Amino acid sequence: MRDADLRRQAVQVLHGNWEHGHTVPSRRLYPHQWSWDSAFIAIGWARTAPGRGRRELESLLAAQWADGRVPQIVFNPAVARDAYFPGPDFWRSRDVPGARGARRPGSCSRRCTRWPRSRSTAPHPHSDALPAPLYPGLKAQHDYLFRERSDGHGLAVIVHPWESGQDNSPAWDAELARVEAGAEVLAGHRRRDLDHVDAAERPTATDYARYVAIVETYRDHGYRDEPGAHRFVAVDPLFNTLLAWSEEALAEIADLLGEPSDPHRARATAVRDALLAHSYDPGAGHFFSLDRHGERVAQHCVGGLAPLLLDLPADVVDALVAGMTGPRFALGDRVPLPSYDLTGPAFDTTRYWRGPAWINTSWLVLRGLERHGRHAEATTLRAALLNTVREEGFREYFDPLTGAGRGVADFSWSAALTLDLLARPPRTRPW
Ligand code: 9WN
Repeated sequence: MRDADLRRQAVQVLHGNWEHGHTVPSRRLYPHQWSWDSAFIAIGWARTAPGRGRRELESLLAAQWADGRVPQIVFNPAVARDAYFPGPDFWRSRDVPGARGARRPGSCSRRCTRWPRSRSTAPHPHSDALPAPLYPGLKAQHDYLFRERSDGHGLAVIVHPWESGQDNSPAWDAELARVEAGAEVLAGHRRRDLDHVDAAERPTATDYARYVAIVETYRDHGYRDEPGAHRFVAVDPLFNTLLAWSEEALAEIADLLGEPSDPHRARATAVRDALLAHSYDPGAGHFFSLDRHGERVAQHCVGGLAPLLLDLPADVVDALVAGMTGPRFALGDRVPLPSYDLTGPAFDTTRYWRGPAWINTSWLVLRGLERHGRHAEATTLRAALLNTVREEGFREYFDPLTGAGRGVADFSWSAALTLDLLARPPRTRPW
């Protein structure tokens, strides 16, 4: 298929999923607005209809809570209340005073977006794409994370696997196993995801009950980050990498707006340093998640390669690239990177974040390879991403061994990031 045809199909998917001011990740499985999806989707819109990218982010931030957190899901009131579980009647965030300003109810905070850095779309003071009105909201989201979610060592904690976006990653298994939740937690509820996708590809019933139990406790604490509110606590290297990378982006935006940018640069550096000090294991050459006691969880997940997005010492870059090209991640030009170690004890070709290859995580690693001038590996990974969507379509995720499409079709961020790849020729020099 020619690039022009692939591009046309990707644009078609985004238009098909556009819903009055935001883009649903999937018409069938995810009929509302999801936060990190919207960030990736905006990057795709920036390549074809930048005004929509801006509206996407405005829609997300219109739902921001008074304390700065940005909902993980912004529910669309026009969609049947039980179309997705857990839906608005379960989260009940409308009962939270701080969420009163929110246009629609939602839940936990997550990453802020990063506007594409390439010259052609970089924000300009007079350009339509300038996210000036977004700056205070994005800054407030980060302020919330540094204020309420600090692990005490300069990193931000997540309090639900959903906040990581890599819901059932083996990185969370031990922490999740502490959550006692029987089948009764799901009684009276219906998992709508299983209407659309094979159960073998989705989180198990045991994990789902735990996800729901964690929310129930947080909800009962009014979503306040206070003692007893969190049944799950972890430090995710991907989450913190995106926090630091986004602080770099906020510094650039602040410069354009004439706002102080040094505090953003200082925060980016501090998070990067804390990742190196606590999450990086020099023996393994990989960034691991941390448990609630600050101990590294030695499971090799693709998010542990994401710190390549940051300024890193050369030996760390070399070690990450060696890990990526070795047997655990087996970088090649046919299939993007697996979400989890191909040789790991919990590896599963089919189940969600326990092996399957996702477009967004490989796209992030690709940006990291480009940053460090690792052109050969970047070219290989770019080819893998484009070959996969060309052959299988814009699926949600892919079998990490064969590349076969899994999950829903016409998935928004797969299409959006393809648009970005097609618009950005392979880089020949570092940033
Ligand atoms: C729960 C929307 C989201 C993504 C996540 C992905 C999946 C939801 C689910 O879909 O999570 O938030 O129901 O499984 O894991 O990364 O943001 O696309």
